Amino acid sequence: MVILLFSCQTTPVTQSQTTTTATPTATPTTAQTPANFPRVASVNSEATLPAQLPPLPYAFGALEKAIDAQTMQLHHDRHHAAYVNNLNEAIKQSPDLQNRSVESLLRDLNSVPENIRNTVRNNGGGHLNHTIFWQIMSPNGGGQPTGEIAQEINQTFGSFDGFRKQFNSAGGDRFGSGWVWLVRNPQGQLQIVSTPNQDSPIMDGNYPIMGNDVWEHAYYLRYQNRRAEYLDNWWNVVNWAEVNRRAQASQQRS
Ligand code: MN3
Repeated sequence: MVILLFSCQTTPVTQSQTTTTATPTATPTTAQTPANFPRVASVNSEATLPAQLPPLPYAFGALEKAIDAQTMQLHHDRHHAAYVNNLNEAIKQSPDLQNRSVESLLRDLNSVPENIRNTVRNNGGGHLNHTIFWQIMSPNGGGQPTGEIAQEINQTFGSFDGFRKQFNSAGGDRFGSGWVWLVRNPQGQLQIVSTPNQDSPIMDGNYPIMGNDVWEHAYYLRYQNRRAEYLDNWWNVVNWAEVNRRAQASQQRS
């Protein structure tokens, strides 16, 4: 059984021999997740369409250790909501896209009609990125990393401090608006990357484990131009339990 599963995972999707293994009457599911790519919006599901604004899993003021309540409210109720609405508005004209996941559109933007491609890229990315962002923060977050990710961070970056410095510096160096991420790259290694605008790491085949939003809307009310201070304080709300869940899920494909 184990051998079958293993060979199934490593067989390129294009080869028809995969049909000989196990899936007899596998009905096609709505999500076009490649068999070897873990689910992204949460470890349990992808972001379905039409998109829905996920409720914030805590009160607006719950992350005061890093982010003020008004910023959280505007960020979730206005900015994220706008990405959701714009995305839904764009795909209204293309009903065939509506039974796909946001992830599948972003992985294959060329399959999206050209007249809405940029809108889907920006707003689909915005929806997905923020959906992850709310989950990887918690009022009970912060402190040292726990679990397996703690070990892997030490192995990859030398120490948690070294990792945090590199992450903050990548976030600080992002010119204009964008994100800084810890991803698992297609080679299976942890890597710090930054994406511009609302681009998702999955557009480059990377799995987003955790990310920080460095758009000014994420910090300007409290920190004004002091992005570095925001990046420092943000670690006080990192939800290491969720980061561990995502890190574990990210290994499914390797
Ligand atoms: Mn944002």
